[in-house]
Amino acid sequence: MSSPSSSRLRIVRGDITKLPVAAIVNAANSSLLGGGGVDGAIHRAAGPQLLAECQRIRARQGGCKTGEAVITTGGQLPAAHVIHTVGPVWNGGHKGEPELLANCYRNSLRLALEHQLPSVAFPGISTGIYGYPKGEAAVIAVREAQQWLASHEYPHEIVLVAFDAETQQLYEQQIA
Ligand code: AR6
Repeated sequence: MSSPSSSRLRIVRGDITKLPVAAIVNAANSSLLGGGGVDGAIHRAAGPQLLAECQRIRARQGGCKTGEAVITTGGQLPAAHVIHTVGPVWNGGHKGEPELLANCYRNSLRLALEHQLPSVAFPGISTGIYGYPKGEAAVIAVREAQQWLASHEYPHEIVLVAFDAETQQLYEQQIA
């Protein structure tokens, strides 16, 4: 019997590259070749092996579409795996952005389930360079995490990582 879903969702403030979880999620772009923001930080901390694995996925399937996710090892990160997902660019909210962002969470969690990963940490996908409003993104992140935990055994724990105080507060408001 798994523990109640409320105790399986955690909010953490800090740098996702430092977390000793089974997988961290990367807010990537469809090229999978790295970039700025959390993507750049993850590639720097993981080392060149991460890019090499992403290049192999690109050669096989030609990158990653918005809302979809792929998995690699974590290279030199404390996390054994990285799940790379591509968030939507914010375009005013009427171009399918909410559904695409929800798909990022669901498809990442589906990979964690398939690999039976005990814990997965997410950054605020799309809320940096891609411009998704942080409050609206927090509603989707918390909703998708709670819905997943209510009906799946894996991952046992989901961590929502806030890089700033505002995001931490937004997550905590959603959970309260
Ligand atoms: N740990 C946790 N969260 C972080 C970290 C970190 N080390 N660094 C940044 N954040 P962004 P996006 C937060 O811009 O909006 C890249 O170039 C940050 O405060 O990294 O999905 C990709 O290659 C923000 O809340 O991702 C794509 O081209 C959140 O992570 C594009 O940016 C996401 O910000 C993706 O843009």
